[in-house]
Amino acid sequence: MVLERIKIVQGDITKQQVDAIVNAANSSLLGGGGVDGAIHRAAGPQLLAECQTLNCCATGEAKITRGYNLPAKWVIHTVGPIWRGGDNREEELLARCYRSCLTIAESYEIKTIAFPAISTGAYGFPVERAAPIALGEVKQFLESKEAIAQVIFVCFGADKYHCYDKSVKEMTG
Ligand code: AR6
Repeated sequence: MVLERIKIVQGDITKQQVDAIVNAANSSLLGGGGVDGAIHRAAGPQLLAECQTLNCCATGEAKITRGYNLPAKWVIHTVGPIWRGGDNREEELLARCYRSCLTIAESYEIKTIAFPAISTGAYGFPVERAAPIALGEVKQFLESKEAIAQVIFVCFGADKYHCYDKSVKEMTG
């Protein structure tokens, strides 16, 4: 059952013991606030040094680095869309972020991966709309690929956790 490979937790993504964590970055890949700042602080300065070699990242795309001082071996950096009311391909671009990260994960033989709620902080994407997109894309990917054993959605705060939890329950009927 695909949903058995999906877990939702409340917590800090930098503490997750997984092969890869996903960073909700900006297109410069040179750090920022929110989860991006937390990941750079926990990984240490070598992460920024590697990011400086990557030459930016377009919205919806993803790039991978090592995790340095993080428990995770890898960081997959993706750039979510900035919410501009919903008529500017925001949903399509958010879905593409999840697919891009999972495609990279598969090619690096990553078995366990943790996602934050991409775009739902500084970028303003409503979490009630983002959660079903995140879950739907991951579920669809896992249905066609066996290689990834576990995907963890790490929700920062109870409100986001409840929103994801509600979305999963709606998916399972
Ligand atoms: N662990 C898990 N989730 C977290 C953590 C954490 N340690 N810290 C925050 N979140 P945001 P965005 C959640 O703003 O909306 C940055 O400056 C947070 O509660 O980090 O994609 C980048 O450099 C929210 O649910 O990312 C960009 O400029 C989610 O992570 C911009 O913000 C995403 O919030 C990207 O904005």
